[in-house]
Amino acid sequence: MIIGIVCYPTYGGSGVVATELGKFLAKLGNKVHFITYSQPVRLDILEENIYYHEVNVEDYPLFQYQPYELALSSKMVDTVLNEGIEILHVHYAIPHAYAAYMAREILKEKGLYIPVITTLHGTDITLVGKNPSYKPAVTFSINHSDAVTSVSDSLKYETIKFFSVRKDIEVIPNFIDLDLYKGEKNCMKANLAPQGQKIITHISNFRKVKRIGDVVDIYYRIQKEVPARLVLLGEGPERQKAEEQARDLGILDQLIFLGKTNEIERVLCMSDVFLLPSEKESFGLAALEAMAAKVPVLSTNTGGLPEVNIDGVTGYTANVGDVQRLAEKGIAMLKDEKLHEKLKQSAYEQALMFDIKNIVPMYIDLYKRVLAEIRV
Ligand code: GMT
Repeated sequence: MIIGIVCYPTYGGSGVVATELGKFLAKLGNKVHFITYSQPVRLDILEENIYYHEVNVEDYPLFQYQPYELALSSKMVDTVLNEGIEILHVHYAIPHAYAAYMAREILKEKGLYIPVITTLHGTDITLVGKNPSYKPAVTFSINHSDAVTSVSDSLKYETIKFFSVRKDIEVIPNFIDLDLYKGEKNCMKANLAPQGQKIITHISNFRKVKRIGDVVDIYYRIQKEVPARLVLLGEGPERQKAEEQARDLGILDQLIFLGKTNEIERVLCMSDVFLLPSEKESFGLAALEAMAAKVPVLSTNTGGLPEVNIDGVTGYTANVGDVQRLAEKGIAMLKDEKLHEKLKQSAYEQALMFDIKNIVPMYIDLYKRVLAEIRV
């Protein structure tokens, strides 16, 4: 198949999922064309069957806002015509599903019908999509996609609840390449925890929805009982506040900010606990990555998180804001080696269910079904 993938290229779950999906499809012999405004962070454009098409938006003084959707639709049209793309798979509804709808309509006039698959990822529905400025356009583009998928049951029901959706939504969960977590890793835990402290980790884009304040608060409570350090990966608007909070609590020197890095597996392999106390989380890919590295997760029970992190089995969950419960559970597992070991093992077993080899065939099957439908 020749597949066009549209996604956000930056750090963020949907871009990572789209990139890993495309890479895996390319390995299976499909030709995969990425269409986005800059090279996706995890994409190696020199890999066989991978192609990258950059969307350029001309700056024009008349426009207060540059019309990215227009440029994206035009790029999709050009790429379909020049590269023979058979199917467009867009990740994150805003504005990708809308732009893909336009591209499909333009191509129709040229006698081509290129089906559009939209994958809903989370905030495109739960936060941004619900905004009245976007809702009619999001509803329209969901209903006019040839197929719609969501990354969790929770997101599917949230979409049905808040949007007038006529389209069936198929749940295809996020996935992980477990091969990346196998074998010896050069962990170097002693560099970050020279006195044998436990390592507590958080990875995100440091937006408000991630409740970074709770990350620091949970860590603060844990380290009073168990010597530990807090390792934070990622960058975003809430980072500064987290630093200030840690300074006020007198623990700033115990925090390690690693910024944006692709060394996720190496950091996770030295971690003892992973924190994800988000306000909203349609799936929680970061939690799954931790579990693949045998790291138990302390998370909230919001959105799709309980579909990934099973309370009392792969870690623990709590209501949003219940930092006390998560800290207590963290202390208990770090003080009890046997319990910690059991949670680590179960976390890994749960991650196996989301292995890329089990999930990507679900997308391939969907592509085939959609293509077969339009060919009748
Ligand atoms: O919030 C993020 O981390 C970014 C966002 C995105 O779409 O880029 O992530 C969402 O999609 C991820 C991949 O499907 C999910 O794992 C995240 O749970 C989801 N984030 C939220 O729902 C807040």
